[in-house]
Amino acid sequence: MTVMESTRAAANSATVAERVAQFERDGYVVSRGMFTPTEMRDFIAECWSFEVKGSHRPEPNSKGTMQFYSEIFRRSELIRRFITQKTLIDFLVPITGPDLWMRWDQAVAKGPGSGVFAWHTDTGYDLLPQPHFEVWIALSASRQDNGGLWVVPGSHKVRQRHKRVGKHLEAIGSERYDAPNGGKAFIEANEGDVILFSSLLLHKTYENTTGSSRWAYVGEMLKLSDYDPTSKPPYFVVAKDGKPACEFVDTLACSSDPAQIVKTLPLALRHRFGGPLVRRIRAALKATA
Ligand SMILES: O=C(O)CCC(=O)C(=O)O
Repeated sequence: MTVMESTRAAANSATVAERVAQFERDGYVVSRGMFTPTEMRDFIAECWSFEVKGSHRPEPNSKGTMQFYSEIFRRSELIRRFITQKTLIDFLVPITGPDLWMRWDQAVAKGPGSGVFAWHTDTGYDLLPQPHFEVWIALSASRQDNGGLWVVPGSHKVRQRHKRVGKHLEAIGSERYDAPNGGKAFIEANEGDVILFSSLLLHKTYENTTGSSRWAYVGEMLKLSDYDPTSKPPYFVVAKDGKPACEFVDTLACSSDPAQIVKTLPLALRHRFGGPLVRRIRAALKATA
């Protein structure tokens, strides 16, 4: 088993060019200690507060003591301010490009005894044709025994197919990464560490066998030029021209870009009418081709 333990000093001394190269090669990059415990305090409390406030939407991925609280940026000014801080945006834009919006976010709690969240990519869930960016922030220490984050470096280079297993999706053939020398890497993290990873990167969390919960926050960002027909307005813009933005807008220019409309049409149809209809249309088109 490869355990990648980037040291704090090494990660922080990487140049921007090295981070860009690492993201391209491995599909992720880590920033250690981006936020101090003092800077994290209110953000953590705000994320935790959703355990009491509850979700405003069904959470299909929640299972047992693994609980998701999604689209919380829509409900919290504090969260919107936190994830549009200059420190974070400066870290993101050399890799993501200068203009970004956030389609989705979630706080994740893996409580004691929580099960496995199988190997998957976030694209496998949202089915967007454009690769996008996952901003993962440790809200507590993330270790192997408390269900911390494992990744398969380089797996973002191939789009994975998934199958449904119970409530969750599992990348087809991904069992091989569970083997001791299967090529996976554990990313140990402390509160305030940030991991930026590709929506195409395979990742997994195993059981939390400790007595306390592990928490993380995940924000899912797209280039402003990339449309998501499943997202509803208002849209939250997080960066413009490489600088922090923190504003809701009613429309995105990409939603009327013909190339984007065509590219996202299968997803739009699937979202509107369901997967079986889209599969029937595809089969009919194939038969007439
Ligand atoms: O538990 C985590 O930290 C990440 C959960 C996860 O795999 C995801 O949100 O896609």
